[in-house]
Amino acid sequence: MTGGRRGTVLALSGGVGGAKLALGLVHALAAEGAPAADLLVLANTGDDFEHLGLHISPDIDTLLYALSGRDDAQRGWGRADETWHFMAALRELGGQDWFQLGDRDLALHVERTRRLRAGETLSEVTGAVSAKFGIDARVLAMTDDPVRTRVECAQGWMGFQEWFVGARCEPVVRSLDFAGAQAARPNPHAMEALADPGLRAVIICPSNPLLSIGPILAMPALREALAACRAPVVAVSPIIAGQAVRGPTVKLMGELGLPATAAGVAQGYAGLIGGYVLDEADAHAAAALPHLATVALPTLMTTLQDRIHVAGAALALADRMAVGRVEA
Ligand code: FO1
Repeated sequence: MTGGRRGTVLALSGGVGGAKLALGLVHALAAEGAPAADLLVLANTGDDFEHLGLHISPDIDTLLYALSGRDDAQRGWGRADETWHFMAALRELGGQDWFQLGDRDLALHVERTRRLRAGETLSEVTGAVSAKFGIDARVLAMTDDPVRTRVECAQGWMGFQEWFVGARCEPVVRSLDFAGAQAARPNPHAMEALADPGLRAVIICPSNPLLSIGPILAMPALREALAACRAPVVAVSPIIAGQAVRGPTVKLMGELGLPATAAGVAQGYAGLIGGYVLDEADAHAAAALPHLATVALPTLMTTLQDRIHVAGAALALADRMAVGRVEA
């Protein structure tokens, strides 16, 4: 145990960037001697869709693969040591090949779909796969109810993956919709954590604030619980010097008329966060955020050490905020 408060840490996460920080949190907590089960990772399911008759949950799967060391770090999604015989055979048949499903990855989609059709919930399937993969942190679907992100472009409404993968994020986006979010019941374990006086921190991962964190916050009960939560809430900026590490964050924010900067992301979380971790290249932006506790450091997470460093900084900031509250 090397310091740090004890208690549950709830991380809100999308896919690639979120999974990197989640892995850093696992290691940072382990270095403190905290049990891995202290970490709850609430995953966006707005990217989920039905494809080839299968239920695909990209962000959950990116987390499951990353936290179990099965991920393809280069590609960012899917499994390491992947083969593509299924896709090649599908292409030969003239099937739909715009969304790549690797052979090993396919097994998870087939098994998830079978279990869902047999009556299990997405949470139950996620828990079962986590256990099979030996993951001790708790990866949670944000809801078991269907929430589907849709984007409005000049040609009309498109499903998220149709836009993101099928159209390579090229169509200009006019608005976003998280169909089903209003009525969706948030994951009860996340809600319990938010109401728990023992909650140590909420960490909003450096995921796309609109596409990945947006669907989570679009569930009214979750958003209210986060706003009312007494634990420190810290976001990690997904933007470094005006650029997203990957993905369409900057393009999308610009198209929706939002300032695509580290400060702009923090302002989008107004009323929810009290702390902000931003890149040292954006340290000057802290001046525009006087109401937030901030820390600036290198946030590009290339190596495992980088991930642990950023995760440790987010936890340390949350712990300082908690101490400040007690002293105030
Ligand atoms: N992203 C792509 O850019 N192209 C793909 O063909 C693709 C396939 C895919 C299959 C399974 C999976 O879990 C994720 C996949 N992704 C693919 C990534 C995914 O669509 C996005 O990265 C996320 O939805 C955005 O967070």
